[in-house]
Amino acid sequence: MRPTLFISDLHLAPQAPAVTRIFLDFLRGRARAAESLFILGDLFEAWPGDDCLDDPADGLAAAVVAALHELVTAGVGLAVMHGNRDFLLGERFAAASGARLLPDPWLLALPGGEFVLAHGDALCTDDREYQSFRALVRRRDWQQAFLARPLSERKAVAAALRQQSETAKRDKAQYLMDVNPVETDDFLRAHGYVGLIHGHTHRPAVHDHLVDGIHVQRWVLADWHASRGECLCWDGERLTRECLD
Ligand code: LP5
Ligand code: MN
Repeated sequence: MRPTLFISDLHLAPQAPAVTRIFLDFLRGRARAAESLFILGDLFEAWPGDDCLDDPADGLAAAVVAALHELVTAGVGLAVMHGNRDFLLGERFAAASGARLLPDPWLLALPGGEFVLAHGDALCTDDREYQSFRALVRRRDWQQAFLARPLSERKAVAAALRQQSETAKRDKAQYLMDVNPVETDDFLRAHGYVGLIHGHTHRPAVHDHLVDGIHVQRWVLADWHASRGECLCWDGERLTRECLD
């Protein structure tokens, strides 16, 4: 049986070429042996709209999309979920890469196991400021108005928001940037007590939840760095972390 792989939080950016190199090697190497690859959000550091694929100055977006397409052509299923940095990935990205855009959350039945997949940000409900920001930018009308603005302007807004976010996080209590435990247990209950796989918090771990007396595991994916990426591998029996460097 070919394995299923899960990754998230690569935050690909022109300023971090080493991470892109690890990812492209992964797509041309390890990922080729997979049945399917699930990217659970924040593949890109910031995605200002699919028209960045036409921007001759944006070689990264085009190169990554081409490599994803090669993977799909080689027979590997590809699914991409939005993260909080790349929630504007749209139908054009999907068509050009061959990826299926997955709703968040997504229930996944695999041979030998069932999982619920999420980016993870929606469970960080203690961060009220972030949740109101999220509610605004996920609105269809807001997105349509934003995407109607020139690409250069959208890139500038994205860069300003990234900086603002990094500054805001320095003053935030740690618990605000993690999932809320009660919300998470409710989520696990609502999704039939199957294992949860998510990213976003950059705190790779496996957590044991006891929900209504039922043991449920929550796997948190690692974010990627210049020296190291990571994927989670389902082989039909167990989940294992694999280091990519
Ligand atoms: O991303 P990360 O890890 O730094 O932190 C997140 C939360 N921050 C964000 C913001 C993104 O980093 C920036 C998005 C850039 C890409 C967008 C592309 C296109 C632009 C679209 C324009 C909207 O998601 C951070 C959380 C943290 O995770 C942990 O969960 O704490 O939340 C924040 O920092 C948000 C602030 O707390 C509140 C920001 C209010 C900004 C109000 C601006 C109103 C919108 C105007 C848009 C033109
Ligand atoms: Mn995220």
